[in-house]
Amino acid sequence: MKKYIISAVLLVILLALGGFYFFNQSQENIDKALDDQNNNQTPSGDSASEINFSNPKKSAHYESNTPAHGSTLAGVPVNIVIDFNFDLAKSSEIRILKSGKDYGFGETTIDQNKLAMRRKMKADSPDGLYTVEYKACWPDGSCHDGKFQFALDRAKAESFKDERGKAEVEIKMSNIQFNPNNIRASKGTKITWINDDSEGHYVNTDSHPAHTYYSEQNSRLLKIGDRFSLVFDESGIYTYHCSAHAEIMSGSILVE
Ligand SMILES: [Cu+2]
Repeated sequence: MKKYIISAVLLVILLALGGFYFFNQSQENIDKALDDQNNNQTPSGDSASEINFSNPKKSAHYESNTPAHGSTLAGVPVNIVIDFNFDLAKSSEIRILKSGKDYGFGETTIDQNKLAMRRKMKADSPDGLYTVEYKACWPDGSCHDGKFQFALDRAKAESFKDERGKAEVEIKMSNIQFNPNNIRASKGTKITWINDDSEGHYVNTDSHPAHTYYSEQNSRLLKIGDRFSLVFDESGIYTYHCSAHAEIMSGSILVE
């Protein structure tokens, strides 16, 4: 009789342990599933600034592009430029896509040296993610395709130094920086860069080292006290850098 009681007690304990274990396991699975679900969701709160860029696809002979892949701009680019290390030929084409719609404006043109093609973008293009799809064609008639992405977020302009309404604006080059580095200016403003530093600097339009985005915005070597001026007559964003310090010295001008 005693044996039966001990066996029954042991059985009850085993069942209880088994039940507890099973319950624990299933609770763990539920927790894990919830975690996975949360991780897959885009974070809330500042989600407006969270943009997921997919990997770019580079065609044969591709070198660089402006705007840069993965960049978020405070204004519409004055054009999309893609640089190559081989002669581009007719039929080369750029499309600037958002939700299947092309926000490109006018035709794709090939630069005189045939190493870049470019296309303008509609000034009223909405904020958001854009995919640039391009077809690069060569003298033998073959073509290769590629793509990259950038985003527009006009709210970013709020952090730029507001120099609108001025006929002339100065940007100092000091401590290996453009100061101020991001500015808003009115159409028709003359912007002058002044080297106030102990070493030489340049003003170079993006990308590096192609310097093709807005080719007028390329200075000679500027030594201490040297100046470089340019009048900006077209609205849009102008991203630039110093080619002697391309990794650390950059700026942008939003012309409105
Ligand atoms: Cu520099």
